[in-house]
Amino acid sequence: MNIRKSTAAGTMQLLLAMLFRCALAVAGLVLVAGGSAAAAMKADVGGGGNVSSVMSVGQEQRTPALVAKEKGAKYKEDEILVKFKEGTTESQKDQLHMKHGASKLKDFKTYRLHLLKLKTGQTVEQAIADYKAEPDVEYAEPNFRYELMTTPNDPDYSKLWGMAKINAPAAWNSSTGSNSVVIGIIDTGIDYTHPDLAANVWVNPGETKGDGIDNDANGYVDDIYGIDTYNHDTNPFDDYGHGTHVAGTIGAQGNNGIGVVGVNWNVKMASCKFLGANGSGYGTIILGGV
Ligand SMILES: [Ca+2]
Ligand SMILES: [Ca+2]
Ligand SMILES: [Ca+2]
Ligand SMILES: [Ca+2]
Repeated sequence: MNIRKSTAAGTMQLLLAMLFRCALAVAGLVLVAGGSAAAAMKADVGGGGNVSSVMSVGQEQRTPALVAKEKGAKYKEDEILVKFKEGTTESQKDQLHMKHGASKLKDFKTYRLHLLKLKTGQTVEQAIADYKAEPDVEYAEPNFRYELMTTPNDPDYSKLWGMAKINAPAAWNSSTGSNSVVIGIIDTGIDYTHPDLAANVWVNPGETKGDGIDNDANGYVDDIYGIDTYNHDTNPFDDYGHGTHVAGTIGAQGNNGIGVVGVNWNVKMASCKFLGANGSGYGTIILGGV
């Protein structure tokens, strides 16, 4: 999955940090904003030696990408995200929301981040300016909408993902992956019934299918293959196709006489679906899944 983003370094930093925190393996990350956010991301993921190489692989490719353009970026008209500085108390936060007439929709405690609903008539720009002026606020930004770019239909498109380019055959001499490695794929979901993926799809060992009980007490009932924070359910089946394509690149079963081959021939892929059937979803939906 490529991620392109030209604004809102804060959310991007957060999302990227979470992607890595989830131990995601992705085919390539592109951060168009460059500089500050990339540096911040490296700090967030602890050095990020692998990040640079992954990013440079991604930059050579014009692959499907997640976009929120600076000009004409779509976001929720009546919501903003506010991150507080360390040490800000809950009552100080509540007082600020009262002062500005905003109500808290969600508290992402790990990130000191509040999703706020604005008072009627207030614009996102006004609210951001108001919050940014507060000394306890680290940043304030819109709740951006993320969209997948259309996959190009060039006949040689698949070559852009070419395994030769990343020297995969040489790597396969040493290893073709391991079923003890679980990769989280945050995308449009996975077609976990796909004949070339099914064997490499993670199945939650602590969950009993279809009994209506959250057996492993992780907060999700019957989460067998992952979760779906876009539709708020525990069935991350891919209704768009992109996540399945990404999963194929990462871990289509190798040497099985079917379809294609992934970078990893053997692996386990869990899915967090945060993009809907139209290929888009809001940043906060990702946050909800982590
Ligand atoms: Ca569960
Ligand atoms: Ca269950
Ligand atoms: Ca679903
Ligand atoms: Ca195969």
